[in-house]
Amino acid sequence: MFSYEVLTEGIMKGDADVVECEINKALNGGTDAQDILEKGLIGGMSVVGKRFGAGELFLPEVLKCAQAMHKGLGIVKPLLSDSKKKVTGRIVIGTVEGDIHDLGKRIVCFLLEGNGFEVIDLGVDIKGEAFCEAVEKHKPDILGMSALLTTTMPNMRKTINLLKEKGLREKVKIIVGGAPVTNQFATSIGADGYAPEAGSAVEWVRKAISKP
Ligand code: B1M
Repeated sequence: MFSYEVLTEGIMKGDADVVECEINKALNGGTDAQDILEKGLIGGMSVVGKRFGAGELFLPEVLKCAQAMHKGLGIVKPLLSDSKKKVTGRIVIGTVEGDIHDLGKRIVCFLLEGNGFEVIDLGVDIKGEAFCEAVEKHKPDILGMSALLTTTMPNMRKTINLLKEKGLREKVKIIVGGAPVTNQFATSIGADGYAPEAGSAVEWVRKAISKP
């Protein structure tokens, strides 16, 4: 029988096989994919974060946990889509230069796609120049930047300044997010919005696109 406890433990132990097996059990038993994502996968990863912060887990272990999380995300991703919610809107998104954290950004992407938006995910460690090129090339409605390190947060500001220099700033609305990012920080760097988690990022994007 499926248990959230076993699933979150699978994430915490970095055991991708347990994660896959538990998710399949959950889905076969009719558990909602969104619940599996929120209560099982994100729940497990937040415990990993706390243990890493407390020095109880080390980097190689966290990497294994992240791999197990990626496995789980890959399974639930196709199930988060709801074609009835089709909206028009294109988002270019990436993790800023110097930062390779991508689990949270991937979740934001999944939920945006699941809500009918077109998402162009540039990946991780994205330089300001590359964000600018993507804005010119894809002409998105929204540009999203993610950062998980206090040392890489300033690269959001740098990117916004570069967009201004290139005359691109007014062509997109900008949302920023990631664990250390705050609303106050977002305002201070000249972003249009901030979301503390993936669900509110989708709501912000929906509103930003519907406003002229
Ligand atoms: Co790193 N790491 N890490 N790490 N890591 C943190 C961020 C840290 C807080 C851990 C700690 O010390 N407690 C710490 C940062 C400290 C700081 O900056 N003050 C840290 C550090 C120090 C490092 C290294 C420097 C460690 C080292 O090498 N000595 C190194 C840096 C590498 C680099 O980027 N250059 C490093 C490496 C790694 C791994 C590679 C091992 C791995 C990343 C794997 C991967 O992502 N593929 C990793 C992980 C997993 C973490 C923790 C444990 C978990 C992050 C995570 O995935 N959370 C993290 C501890 C923590 O956050 N408490 C930590 C789960 C995810 C679902 O949440 O990403 O917050 P989150 O995303 C949320 C919201 O923030 C929001 O929505 C998401 C879903 O709800 N959101 C957005 C995210 N992006 C958004 C964008 C939006 C809107 C909302 O709009 C565009």
